[in-house]
Amino acid sequence: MLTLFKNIKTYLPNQSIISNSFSYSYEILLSASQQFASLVLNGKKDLNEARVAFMVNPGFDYVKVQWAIWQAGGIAVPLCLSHPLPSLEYVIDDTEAILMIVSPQYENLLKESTIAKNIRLIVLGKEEKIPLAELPYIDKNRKAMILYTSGTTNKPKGVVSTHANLEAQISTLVTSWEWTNSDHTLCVLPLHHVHGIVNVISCTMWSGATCEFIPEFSADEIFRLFKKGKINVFMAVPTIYFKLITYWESLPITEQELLTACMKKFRLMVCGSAALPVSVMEKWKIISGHTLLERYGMTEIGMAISNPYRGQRRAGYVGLPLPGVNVKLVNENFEDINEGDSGEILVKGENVFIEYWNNPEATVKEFTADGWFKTGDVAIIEDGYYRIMGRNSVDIIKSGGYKISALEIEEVLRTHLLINDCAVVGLDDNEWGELIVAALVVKDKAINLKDLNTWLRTTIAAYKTPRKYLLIDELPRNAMGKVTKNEVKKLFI
Ligand code: MLC
Ligand code: AMP
Repeated sequence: MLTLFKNIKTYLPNQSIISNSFSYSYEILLSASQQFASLVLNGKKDLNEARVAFMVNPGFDYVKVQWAIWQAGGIAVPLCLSHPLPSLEYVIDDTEAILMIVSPQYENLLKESTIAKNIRLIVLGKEEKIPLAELPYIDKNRKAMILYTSGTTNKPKGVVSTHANLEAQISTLVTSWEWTNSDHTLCVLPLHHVHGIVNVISCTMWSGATCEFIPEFSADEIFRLFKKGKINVFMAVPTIYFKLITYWESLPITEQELLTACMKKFRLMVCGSAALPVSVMEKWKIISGHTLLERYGMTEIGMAISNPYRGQRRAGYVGLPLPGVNVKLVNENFEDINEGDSGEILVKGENVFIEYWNNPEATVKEFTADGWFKTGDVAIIEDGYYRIMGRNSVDIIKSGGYKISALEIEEVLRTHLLINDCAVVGLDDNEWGELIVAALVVKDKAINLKDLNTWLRTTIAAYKTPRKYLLIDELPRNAMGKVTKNEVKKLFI
């Protein structure tokens, strides 16, 4: 039996999830997921790693469906709730999903597509009742999940993790951050990425603790729940801390003091997915009394480096490698570097994913011959702590904690009738980390940029759309004819 489900047997009466004003014990969650696994199996003995895509709102249903897929032997493919149909279909087609599970509000969006692709569709709340089936034995080396991540190619790649990978990612955090079954966390993150899935939900469930959900990010709602005094663990991306600080600053002093008093009682507050600005860390310390624990991770590896739970949390640093995670820094030839030099972070360990889905070339390219995963991030070690210096590629943008490929946006922009050429870059921004902007060479300078943005959002997610456009006559290029992205950035300043 997978360790997660073994653990749960000891926590059955505990409160597992609070969502939509309902509270659920582990016993209820486990039994609902087993019942749903029977429906997912649909008479089969084992899904044998068939892909099951699901578009389910955060909360009890999300975890029930994820566990059902795992217990039925399938690979869970969570979809982004804010993606337009073409982005969703890209994932559904790429994984060759055989089954799709959706919250009722997404039925209309996906119904036609599932019929056309001959994919079975289960709409939550409309499912038929079937008897409980015998569930298959799942070896931990089987594939568990595919998450899509943007990279240095124009199309996102499916990151395949096994149950063993996920167990390693979860267990190192549970130990290092001292999770217990009396913890109570709040999930405010999207659930198609490791931050929400592994760090928040899975660590909570592994520990027999409680996870409370809100449907989407809202500073007001987060603070309302903090004031109830139950939540003691909180994790978010720097943009969210920035937004919470802005909101807190807008409140009357009595309200600010009340919130500060509540937050001081928390056990742990963690930040990651993008660089935490020192100014945000310092302001948050004043507001909440907490020195944020910053850590470094990636879809392909879960978390790799973390500031200590006990001990010094250094501003501007991501800390030390987590137990069980091997980390080293190398030069551009993937050779070890001298102490004190900066180099690309390579990672090895049970936490590292096994392959990019259906993409052996990319898998080979992203690993060294002796099995180290190339993160593309550059770091330096100073006084024993790792500091992230940046990325190898200017074509990867981190905005609001989301990893976004400039090439993916450029490819879509170039299909617009009025656009001849374009270059997308990320500009440093206090709130978003990086702000996506696009320089356009257009056929007609009277192009309506508002309409362009609306058009873009029919193909790519809103969070991937540029915040600013600049119309130029020619893109800056080097002697080889390659667009010089650093010059493009300067045009916006
Ligand atoms: C939303 N908007 C963004 C954006 N997200 N703009 C730029 N970058 C982003 N990331 C825009 C919307 O399009 C909208 O524009 C406006 O901001 C408000 O949208 P919203 O949906 O209301 O925004 P909000 O809900 O405030 O979202 C902000 C956020 C969200 C920070 C909550 O971006 C978020 O959930 N980020 C977390 C992403 C995450 O989990 N990453 C982890 C990846 S795993 P308009 O024009 O419509 O008003 C990973 C590994 C690791 O990185 O180490 O953890
Ligand atoms: P993703 O592919 O969405 O999982 O994003 C992973 C990337 O987020 C990493 O490769 C880093 O570039 C970035 N990242 C994660 N945590 C941090 C951090 N604490 N500081 C700087 N960058 C980070």
